[in-house]
Amino acid sequence: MQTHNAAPLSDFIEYSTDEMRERSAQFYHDIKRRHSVRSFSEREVSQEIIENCIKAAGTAPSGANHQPWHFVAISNSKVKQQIRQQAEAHENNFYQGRAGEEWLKALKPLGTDANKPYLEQAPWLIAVFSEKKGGVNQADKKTNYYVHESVGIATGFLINALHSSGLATLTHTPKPMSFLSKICHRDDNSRPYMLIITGYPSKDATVPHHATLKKALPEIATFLT
Ligand code: IYR
Repeated sequence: MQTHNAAPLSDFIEYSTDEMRERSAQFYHDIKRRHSVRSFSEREVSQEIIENCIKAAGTAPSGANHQPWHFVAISNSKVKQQIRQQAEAHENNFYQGRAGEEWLKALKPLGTDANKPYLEQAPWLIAVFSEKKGGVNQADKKTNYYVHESVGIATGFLINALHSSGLATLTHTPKPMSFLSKICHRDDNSRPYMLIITGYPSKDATVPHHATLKKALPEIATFLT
């Protein structure tokens, strides 16, 4: 006996095995072209594209379907400037010692430093927040479950959607990130999770060799067949 309200799964698409093989290979081929980019063009990107990508992120699975996320999409140059200033202040401390020797050594092959001009140059910054309390209706203020996992999946969907739309992306997690809550006017229930920088790459954008070293299938997967 059904104890909950449910509708038939009507939008599942069944492909032939050949199509599945082709589609899975194609997806891998496409997502393999996503690289973290640290040099962005100032070329504008329409808000409609960002809205579609956030709507895609919002379809991610989440604990009890409470959707414990909030996305603040920023194109306002004054706000971007504030974010850059505060992020760089934290990054300066990080690179000047707070990171520690081992961490800095791990970052060396990526060539990153405290200078983050892309925070002003990229047309969009998307600040992802996790919500401690909420529910299917945000006003519910019920407990949210698996918040980190849920927001992580939604952020993955967002990055995938942006890439599929033809935009370059960079994940950025300044530490501490609390300044984002203030700038984005989020309350105590909201915790900054990640900043996604997106737009067109600049003409001279590069990919560090280190970032292209992806583990082979046997290193990342075990098949118990
Ligand atoms: N947040 C710093 C440092 C940094 C840390 C990791 I872990 C990276 O993979 C890359 C950078 C920065 O953005 O420079």
